[in-house]
Amino acid sequence: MPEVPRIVVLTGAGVSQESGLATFRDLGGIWSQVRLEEVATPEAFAADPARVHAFYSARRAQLIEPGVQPNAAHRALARLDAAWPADFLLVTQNVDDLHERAGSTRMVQMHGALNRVRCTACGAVTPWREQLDMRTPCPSCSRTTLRPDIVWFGEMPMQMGRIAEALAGCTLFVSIGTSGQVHPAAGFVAEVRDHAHTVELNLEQSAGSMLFDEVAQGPATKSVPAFVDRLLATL
Ligand code: BV8
Repeated sequence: MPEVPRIVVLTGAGVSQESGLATFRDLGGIWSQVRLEEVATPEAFAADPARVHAFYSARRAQLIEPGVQPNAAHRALARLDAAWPADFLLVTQNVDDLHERAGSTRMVQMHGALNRVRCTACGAVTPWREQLDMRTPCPSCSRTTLRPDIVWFGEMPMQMGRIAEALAGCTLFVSIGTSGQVHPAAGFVAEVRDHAHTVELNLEQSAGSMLFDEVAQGPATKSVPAFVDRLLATL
């Protein structure tokens, strides 16, 4: 009986694209509308907090739009999470809540989450769905020192210890809907390819495609359910 694979799945903005959330580097993507240096770094927040709050409040507001729902790819990954009898970890670069709403539980949001805010004074992290600006008081300490609980460029991604452990132990690594341009996530495939079978499910070639054992191109709502069904059929 061959050993049941220990799985790590990495997702990026492409997995939420068919739910109506913009990606970053595709045509018309977020970074073609606004420069990341102006809204996604600690320096940007220090220089113009109102601008940064407005950028994230607009994206947070999208999450409660009726048309923004988990898609077939999110649901298939939640099904895999629930059914897989061995180690499984979903590591997402996304800050939306669609994996969570689809039911994924063994999950790390390495770049933080739009639906949480963090107080830079007392450290409290609070679930948050509304707008946020410089006058919003922290629910815990009442000081106006809240920021999005998001990992900006130049900041350390979250739960890197747990991610490193899962990467070291995995025998199957699947990368879905990411252009492979942001580190350290973009470096995961190089870290695992000596001890894991690596698969990329993406709409088109990514910066790291040549590092994968298997590459399947197409929309995530088609490729991910098919891949999950194939995996579950091996149990
Ligand atoms: C850190 C939160 C150090 C914000 C984000 C040079 C070399 C190596 C590293 C660096 C370097 N220069 C600078 C760095 C570091 C930097 C970095 O990598 N910069 C890049 C730009 C070169 N990284 C960092 O700063 C990281 N931190 O290094 O800290 C440190 C060490 C010690 C102590 C302290 C600090 C932090 C990076 C995190 C930044 N925050 N997000 C926000 O969301 O607003 S990153 C941002 O990019 C998003 O989170 C996004 O998720 C992420 C990656 O983008 P993708 O998800 O891949 O999205 P993209 O649009 O690019 O691609 C979408 C893909 O989907 C495409 O391939 C497309 O074809 C595909 N697709 C589209 N539709 C579909 C589809 N696929 C399937 N189906 C579809 N329907």
